[in-house]
Amino acid sequence: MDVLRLIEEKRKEKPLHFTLIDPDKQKPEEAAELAVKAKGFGSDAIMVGGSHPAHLLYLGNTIKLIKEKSSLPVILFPSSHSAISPEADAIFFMSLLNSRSPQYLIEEQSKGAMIVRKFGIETLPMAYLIIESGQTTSVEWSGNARAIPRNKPEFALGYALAGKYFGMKFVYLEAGSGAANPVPNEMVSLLKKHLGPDVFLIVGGAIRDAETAKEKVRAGADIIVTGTIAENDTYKFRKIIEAVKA
Ligand code: 1GP
Repeated sequence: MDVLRLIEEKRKEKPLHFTLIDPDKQKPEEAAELAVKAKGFGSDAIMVGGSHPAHLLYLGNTIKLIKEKSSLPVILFPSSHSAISPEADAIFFMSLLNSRSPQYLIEEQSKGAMIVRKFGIETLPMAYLIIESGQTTSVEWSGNARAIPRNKPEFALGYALAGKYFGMKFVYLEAGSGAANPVPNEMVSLLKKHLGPDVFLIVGGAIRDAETAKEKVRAGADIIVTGTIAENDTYKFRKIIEAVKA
């Protein structure tokens, strides 16, 4: 499966929606059911990743079952080099560009690269940026990130352009799972204006209703990611995907 090609083709038609599944939050069978539901609602891919070390125990089985039950592409969204599984179709090969720690800028990646090469997994190069969301989020804390202030979209632009000039095909604006507030619309629109059509702008974190998803798409997001709502509220989850596709 050529996942990048698939994303490029689908994006020509409509914005995309990705469902984030954390293997630590449910049994592999339940994760597969969630993926089937996501596919039925129109979600385009399943991202698999988690922050708790225990998620690694269920990673391989979860991906295997998701792939068996739904035909959606499965993309790894790894928190470290340990979270790489040969079962996945592709991996977001990402650097947390606003981390203060070399571990998340390049050290995990240098270990991960050897595993990716061994397994031959398709790489989707991504600039990952943590945006201030009102309260410190788990990803901000564990990634040792200097969160970009909400009222400074130009700071985010600098990082995003650096990613683009490095050759990254994806820029992910992350408010953090379950964050107090999503990424501001002004930041999304400024980045999309300057990144152009060749870099996919992903927006995630705290997107909990259709109206918020619609705002981010209108501002210029190419891909909307939802995690928590998929687990907690099937009705809102479906409405979000419909809004992205509308
Ligand atoms: C986290 O952006 C994702 O990486 C999803 O966040 O769980 O808030 O949807 P939520």
